[in-house]
Amino acid sequence: MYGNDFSAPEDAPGGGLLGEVAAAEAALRAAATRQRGGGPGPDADLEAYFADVIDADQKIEPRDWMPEAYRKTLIRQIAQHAHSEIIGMQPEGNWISRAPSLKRKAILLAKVQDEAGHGLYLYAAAETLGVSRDELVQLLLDGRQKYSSIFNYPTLSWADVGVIGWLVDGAAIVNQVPLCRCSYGPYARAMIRVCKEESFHQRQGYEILHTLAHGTLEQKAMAQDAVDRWWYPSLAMFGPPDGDSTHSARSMAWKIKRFSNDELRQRFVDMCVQQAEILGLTLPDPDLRWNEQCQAYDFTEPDYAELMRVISGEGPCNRQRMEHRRRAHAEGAWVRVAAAAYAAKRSTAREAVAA
Ligand code: BYC
Repeated sequence: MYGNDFSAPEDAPGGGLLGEVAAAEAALRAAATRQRGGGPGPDADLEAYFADVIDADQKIEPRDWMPEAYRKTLIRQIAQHAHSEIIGMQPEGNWISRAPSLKRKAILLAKVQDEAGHGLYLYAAAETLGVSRDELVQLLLDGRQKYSSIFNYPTLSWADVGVIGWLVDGAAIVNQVPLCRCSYGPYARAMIRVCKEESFHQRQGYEILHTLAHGTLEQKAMAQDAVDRWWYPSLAMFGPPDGDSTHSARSMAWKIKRFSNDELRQRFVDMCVQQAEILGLTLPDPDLRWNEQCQAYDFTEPDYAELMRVISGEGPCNRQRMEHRRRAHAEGAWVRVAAAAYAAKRSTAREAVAA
């Protein structure tokens, strides 16, 4: 925490979202030490065994048998998630050279670097499913795999960096905390660390906005303008409404997803209302109000037609993001060649010592 002037959602009674991450981590450790009865016998019905593991809330590990569709779904989701982390470095990276102070610049640099690290954990998790990082990166560059819609919006002011931390990382945490209990072990374990770091990212964004919202009138107006532009795209991050979600039902049955897109979107709205009040900023939805019966806020849904346009490549920055990524990939080719040559040299040296 940066000061005692505001509280973050993780400080909520009962531990909040970080409390859920700690509980998921404890469950993962317990699952790792639990005996599984030696796994399936030679004549076992593998499908039934897989279903039993899922039912018992145990983890599927890379060497376990799994249905091909489960493997494909995981590769799709984890790869999309990894690509989002990598492309997600661009909108904020845009402000590193223009951060308002040395302290802000150092924090932003570290945050953007963290996103690269998240991409690496996730590519590594995907590789346990029998696909290589090179293949996945190529699928992104060829436009055959997606990344989150949110990173196709421009960062127009310094306040956008604050809003990305507060709303975008906030939405990411709400979506990712349940993934810490995903049925696939490597993905669940990667999510524990990602969520802890995202929680810090959210606080830094919230603190930037808190400073701006309590600064000059111009600073407050800049913060409000950023919230106005990012609110609905952040709601759209959770995906299409449940009725239009192609993968949710199956992913939930497999315990990859634990909640539907709409359930998580609602949870996010409920979390943001009080935080916006503390910031002194207004969420740009005139129909946002407490519903006593549902014990949740009613809100205006994002424009899902816009989400579909952005996903299909027609967002404000899609072309720019992909061009930048392709250029960075091409310009970084020599680094990959050098790293591979160095790794080969070290392994030859190790073999020579062992011989
Ligand atoms: N953007 O059946 P549905 C971050 C696609 S990074 C683009 O509901 P599912 C950060 C979906 O893929 C945060 N595409 O799908 C980084 C599917 O298309 P395909 C990234 C979207 O998978 C840097 C189709 O629409 N987080 O936080 O059950 C700096 C139908 O959707 C989107 C993750 O990736 C979208 N918003 O649910 C700062 C979390 N929504 O594949 C911050 C992991 C939907 O059939 N992913 N689509 O062609 C998930 O939890 C799920 O994949 C989703 C979608 C909730 C996103």
